[in-house]
Amino acid sequence: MTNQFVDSTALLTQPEQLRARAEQDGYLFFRGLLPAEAISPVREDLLDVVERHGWLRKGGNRSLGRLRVAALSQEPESKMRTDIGVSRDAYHDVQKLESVHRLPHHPHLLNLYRTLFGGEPLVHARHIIRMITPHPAVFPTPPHQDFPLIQGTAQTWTCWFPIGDCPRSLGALKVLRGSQNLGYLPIEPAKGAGAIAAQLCPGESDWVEGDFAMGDVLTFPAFMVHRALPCQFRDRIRLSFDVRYQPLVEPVEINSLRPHCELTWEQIYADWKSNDLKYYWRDLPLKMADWDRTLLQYGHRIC
Ligand SMILES: O=C(O)CCC(=O)C(=O)O
Ligand SMILES: [Fe+2]
Repeated sequence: MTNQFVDSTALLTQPEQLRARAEQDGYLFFRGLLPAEAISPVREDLLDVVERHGWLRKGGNRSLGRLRVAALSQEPESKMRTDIGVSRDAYHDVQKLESVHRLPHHPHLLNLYRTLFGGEPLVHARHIIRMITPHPAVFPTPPHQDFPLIQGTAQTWTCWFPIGDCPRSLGALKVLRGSQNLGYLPIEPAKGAGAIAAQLCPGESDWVEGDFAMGDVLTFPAFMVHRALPCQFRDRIRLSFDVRYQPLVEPVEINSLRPHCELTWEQIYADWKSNDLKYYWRDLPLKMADWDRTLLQYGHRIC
């Protein structure tokens, strides 16, 4: 029996209890934290990109995100962002969207982390927009911790939310309860986003999962092991964000403030209508941390 996410919405007004729940379970899950009005336009923008690249099935309910799988599968692996699910070119189009970079600054998310941290949050600028497709080079994200990939501070929290409804059958994310207390786990190479898997010991199997509706948000700290469920549909795209927040007073690693693609911020900002979010971190009193290459070296865990 797999456990299902517990909704922590009621604790948003009780910081002590919110932190106690975070301490105990590791993850926090909030039903409907983001309003549909904030997410739907982003879903439309993402589907527009998929359509422009010729991969969206015409006719029927466009919002289901049904794909022209044969057309997408012709995209050579060398042109794909296999950690994302679409081509490098399509991902550039997505990274240029102002709506994509605005959503992580939604007041409901900032309030959540202000409450959780008991202080000002820093929003990492490196937002990851997953567009998981049935392309043959794309695999479900393996079980991993984000810390070796993000670094900076162990007090960085990943925030994962689908852009549209995402039942387990569409390949939602799940977390290993209690793993937030395991510290850094040795890694091995793996297929799927991040390309590393955390080495788990027998008995470390207390997975928690659930069906996400549009607006639901899952968040967890840097050592929490998480993975994606496989998508059961042969022709649908799974759209989701993973974005990161940390206390402003904690150190941040420079890559967390760089784009999640080869474009420069200047190129990303080229068509934006407003300026308020451009280089927003440059005015903040940041403490920087060095990158530790050894954290991405393969190791061996003794169980
Ligand atoms: O969405 C996925 O498949 C991976 C997400 C993930 O690993 C994360 O949010 O840190
Ligand atoms: Fe992750």
